[in-house]
Amino acid sequence: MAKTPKSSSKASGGETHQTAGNLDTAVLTTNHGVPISDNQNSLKSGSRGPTLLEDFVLREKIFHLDHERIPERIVHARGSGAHGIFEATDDISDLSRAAVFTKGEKTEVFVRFSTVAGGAGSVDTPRDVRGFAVKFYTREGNWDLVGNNIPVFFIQDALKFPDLVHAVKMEADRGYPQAGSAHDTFWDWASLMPETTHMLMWAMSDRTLPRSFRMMEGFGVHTFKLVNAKGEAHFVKFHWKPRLGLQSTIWDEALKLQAADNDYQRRDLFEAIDAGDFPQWDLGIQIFDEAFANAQPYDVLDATKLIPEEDVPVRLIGTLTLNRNVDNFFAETEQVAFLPSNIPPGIDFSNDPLLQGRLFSYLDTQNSRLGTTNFHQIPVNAPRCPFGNFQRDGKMQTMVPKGRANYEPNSLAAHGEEGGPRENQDTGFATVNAATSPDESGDKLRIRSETFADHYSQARLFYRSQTASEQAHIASSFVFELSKVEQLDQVPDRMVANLRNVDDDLARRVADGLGIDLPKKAPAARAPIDMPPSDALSIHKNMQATLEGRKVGVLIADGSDAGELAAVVAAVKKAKGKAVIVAPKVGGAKLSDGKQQKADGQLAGSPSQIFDAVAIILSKEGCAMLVNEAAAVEFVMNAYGHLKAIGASATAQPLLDKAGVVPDAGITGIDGAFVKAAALRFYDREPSLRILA
Ligand code: HDD
Repeated sequence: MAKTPKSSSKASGGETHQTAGNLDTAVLTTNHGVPISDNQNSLKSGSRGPTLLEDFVLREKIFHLDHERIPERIVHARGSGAHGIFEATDDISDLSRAAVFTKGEKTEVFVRFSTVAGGAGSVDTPRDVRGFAVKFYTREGNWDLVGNNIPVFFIQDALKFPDLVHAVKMEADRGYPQAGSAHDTFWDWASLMPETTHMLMWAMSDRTLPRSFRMMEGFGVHTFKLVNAKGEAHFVKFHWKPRLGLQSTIWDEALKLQAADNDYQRRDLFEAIDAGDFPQWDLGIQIFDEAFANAQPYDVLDATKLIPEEDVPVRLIGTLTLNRNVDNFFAETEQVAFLPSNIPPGIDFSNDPLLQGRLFSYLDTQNSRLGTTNFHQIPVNAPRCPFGNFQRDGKMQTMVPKGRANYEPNSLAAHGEEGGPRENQDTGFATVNAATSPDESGDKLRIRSETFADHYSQARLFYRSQTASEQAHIASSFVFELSKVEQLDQVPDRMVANLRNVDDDLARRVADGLGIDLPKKAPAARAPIDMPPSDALSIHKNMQATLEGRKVGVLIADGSDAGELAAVVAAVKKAKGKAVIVAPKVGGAKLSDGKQQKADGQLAGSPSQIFDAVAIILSKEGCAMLVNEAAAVEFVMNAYGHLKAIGASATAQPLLDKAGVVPDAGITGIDGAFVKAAALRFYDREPSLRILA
């Protein structure tokens, strides 16, 4: 455990000076505490004369506003955060000495989910990787597990990261597109970089269209190490498994969500926590040793590779619960600074060259973003355990160390002064001393290990582990994205040539969808092998038939049956879902029993893409009115097109007919069958609705 400073002669952590902003005074003051008499009018020379430079109240207020924004993150700029607790539920002291893993230990956490490519003000639902960054405030210092919702990455070496970022972000000359990879420069670069192929498979799958942050997995991506009290190390991969199961939207739904609600996922997270429906994930570990690592056809230090769960099962060792929304978005979600280099004793890095580069980048970027090396003093970043050392000064220093002890070693204690904290070889972080690289020569080489050369086997593994519907989505996304390559004719050809190494059927579907000839297979640095399919890689095979955490939109109008409405609302609630009543007017509708039912949302502003299933409760007259309302027809048509359950009163049939609904297992009456169906998606419906690649 980190040594606790004994006296006040040095900076001490956890006591970062915090004020509640201007809320701790009844009187409005300036930032320097001067009471303000008038917050409506600037100081003028006469009632209609010029404003005076002397007006320090005006100048301070405008000056502060002018500087309210800070540079946004170069990647992962748009994010949503929340506080929570991690509880260790299994004893792994044989593997790690980290206090955070002591069975029963509860550790405060802050989590930030994000998209990658878009700016801070971009939408929540583009096709994009999601960041899943967790800061554990452990009693031995902060541990930041800065992962994604995908277990592999685009590149193998950190030296390529700036190229990836430049290629995917908006194009340098035109400043678009925002938050999307479907453009020339991304595919130009990706098609020239075969090591991206595995990640591209994930990116083109529905993994990049999560229904909610609460319904996606998280991964530490790299191989790390766990180190026990004896100093013995094991390799580890970290996984987050969502308690609500995996669920994604489909592409058309994601596009329409962008139109319906820019903040769809931020709102979803905030509202769930606000309502006490605390999202939970289990932390899982895959543990393996050097012998296992050496026996695999891939290198465990290569971040473009995963370890199939069938080969090394995921052992659940703790639970993360998000139970508190931030009080202030800027102070917490914007200023939180994650550092993969934040690691407590008992966990260690591997030699993964991508991870090694990250250890530099994040520390550096926080200085540029937050403007000071003292960003660790910002409350959301400060350790919750005591911390102290001899680092001093710098911009925005908020700690006030006393005395002369600002160097080590010192003999001030002999003089009766406080000498300050000292290193401790027993409790301090000690890098595990074990070679992990197959090449242990120690020669300085600017080189990629031969063991990183296979770029296609795991891409093939991923594709072949998907359901037919998921494969069709992947092929269609490649077609869509490559169709958006407008000026570089060579790119689609080159990409499909790479895909021929993954799966010829996939390559053919993409070539067909693009209307190009199947190109010759690209030469592979190493010939791909077939690996046994892994069910863990499919979303559809890991969904849960549940309404928990989901929303059902219930469309009503004047004359809707009060009994049917009450039954649906009660049944959805019993299934732990949320019924949201939608009506043409937000004031609601007069039901069959003559009572006025208030609506939660107005029809035009509450389209069905924001729901997981819909119930259409309409009288004959109500239906006759709504068949002429495009928003109502689209409500049904999109629910059907997005493969959702539709429960409808018999008298609502004309609206279903107008929306082109053809009966299937997902189309029910307003009865028990509806709530069961509402917990599912009907992927079998899709081939009859759209031409997939
Ligand atoms: Fe990164 C942010 C995840 C590779 C450099 N990254 C960032 C965030 C996440 C990840 C979730 C947002 C953290 C937050 O919410 O504030 N990054 C990853 C994963 C990677 C990865 C899972 C590969 C396994 N990143 C990576 C590399 C580099 C960076 C190789 C540079 C060498 N990442 C950054 C950064 C960011 C960042 C530029 C931008 C904002 C920040 O750090 O705090 O330093």
